[in-house]
Amino acid sequence: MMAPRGAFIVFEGLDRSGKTTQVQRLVQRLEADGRAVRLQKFPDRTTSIGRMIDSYLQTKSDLDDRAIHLLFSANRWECANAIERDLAQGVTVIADRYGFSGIAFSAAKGLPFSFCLQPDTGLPLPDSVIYLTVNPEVAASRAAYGLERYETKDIQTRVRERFDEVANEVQRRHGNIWHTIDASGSVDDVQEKVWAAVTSTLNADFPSMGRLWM
Ligand code: NYM
Repeated sequence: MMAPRGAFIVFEGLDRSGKTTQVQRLVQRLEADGRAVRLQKFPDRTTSIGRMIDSYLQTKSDLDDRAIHLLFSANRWECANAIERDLAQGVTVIADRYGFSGIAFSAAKGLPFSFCLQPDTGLPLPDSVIYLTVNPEVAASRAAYGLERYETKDIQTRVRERFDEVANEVQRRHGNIWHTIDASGSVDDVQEKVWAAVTSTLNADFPSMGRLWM
């Protein structure tokens, strides 16, 4: 009998929402539970496309808004085969950001929503999206805010509004895969909420892998 496929769980959130800390804790917890897990960070700054993105985010280079949007998407496409391969082999894949950030950040800059969605069409569809919300005031007060492009309260406020539109679109196209979690509590409190959402996904009978926006 074939092993059941792994779950694909995506984390999204504003900058400084505590997302990376929560993802790391979750991966440790799943491993301690005996599960095969792989963490995939987006942007993946280790590839040649990822290095162009890194340079853009650190404001060492400038790019047209559409060009950088397409690079973020290309960065997901170059990792898509590895994600599918791992899922097929029963590995749980946790992504720290995915195409939903792509839409929210680019749409916040004024690009049309339909343009933002298009290049990701057909990517592996997550079984669950965990969106950590935090008031931009709280995020702004957290450490290291403001080091990269987009890390201002004004931009984060607009990104947050766009994330709400993304959540509606996900609901419309893909049903109930989006879980919003208030991340303004302590790391432990937020982790318990994350764990509840993740275990409900892992314990459900998830279907064969779908395709994003299709
Ligand atoms: N970002 C991330 C985008 O603008 N588009 C995308 O498609 C993705 C995946 O990059 N401010 C933005 C969101 C973040 C920044 O993320 C890098 P992180 O998690 O700080 O490395």
